[in-house]
Amino acid sequence: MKLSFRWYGESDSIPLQYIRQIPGMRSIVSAVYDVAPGEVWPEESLARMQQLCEENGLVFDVVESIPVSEDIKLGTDKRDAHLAAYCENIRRCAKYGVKCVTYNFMPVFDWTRTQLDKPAADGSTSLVMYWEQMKGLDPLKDDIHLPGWDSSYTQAEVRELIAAYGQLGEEGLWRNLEYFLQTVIPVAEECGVQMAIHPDDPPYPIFGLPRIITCEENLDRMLHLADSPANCLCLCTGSLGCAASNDVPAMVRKYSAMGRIAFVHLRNVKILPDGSFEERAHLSGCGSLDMYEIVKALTETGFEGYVRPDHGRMIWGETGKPGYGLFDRALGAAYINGLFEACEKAAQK
Ligand SMILES: [Mn+2]
Repeated sequence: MKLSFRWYGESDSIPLQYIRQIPGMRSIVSAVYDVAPGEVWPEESLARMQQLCEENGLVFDVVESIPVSEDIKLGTDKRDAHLAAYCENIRRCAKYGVKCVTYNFMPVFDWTRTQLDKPAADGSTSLVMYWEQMKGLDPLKDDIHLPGWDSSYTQAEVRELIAAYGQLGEEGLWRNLEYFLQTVIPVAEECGVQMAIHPDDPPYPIFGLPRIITCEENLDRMLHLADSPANCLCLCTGSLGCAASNDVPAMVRKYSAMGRIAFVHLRNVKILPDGSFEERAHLSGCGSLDMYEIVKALTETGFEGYVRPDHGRMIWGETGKPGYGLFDRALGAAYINGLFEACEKAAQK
């Protein structure tokens, strides 16, 4: 596996000089974050990112994400122009050494949590989604500002988007995903880039918005839409793991054996009795996921793709972007290193 770390570029409070000190760290996962979805990324931004990483002994070879515009997901008349820009971005990323491009196909909201700084008994804080806090919220009626939701939309725009996705429905979203893949995958193949779709987070409908990248049956369907080694998964254990019906280690084993996992996000969540969930420390004992079984599934299937510690808690007084502090993600990386070393050595015996 290739150990990687997400970095938000020069505005990130964590310097690359610190990231390189994490044992075994290899790759930087980043993107051009100041260009709107549907537009082309300046080459200078990619060149700068490549150079900064190189100066710090790191490789910029994973992009997270090239965002898919709502027009592409909804299939509006702007779709083809946005897809042309999307393909151009893949070509440009490849030109600067990128091998893996992550994206998601979630309507309107990238992820849903109700609180970003929920204190645990040990004084650390993390992101949580509590149904109790969601109860009674109706984005069609109320002004809702959940953490993490794109604040560039007005409340009226959010209502319009939700109505449009209601019309489109799940099958419409599948059709638009197929159209997207038919356009983008041949370009990715040509450039030697693996496209890695991130599962929906959480993997079930919120506010009636369709969600399709949610479970084994749907991941199978997604991979069949374009049967190419360039059409891969970004298997996020914490996202899929929010649904107790997903057997995450079994899914990892199956898709890794098929060679269709390009990127793995390793993090742990605790599912609560009412289906709410809390992000927890990476250790198996801290959450609902067996991280050892997940890593074992990867090593036994010869996984050679990218891995990163996903969201961490805030610990040791650190402040910053929720889920993206240095300390707990570095602890996560050390734990992941340990699991891989143990599993790889056991497999050699
Ligand atoms: Mn993830």
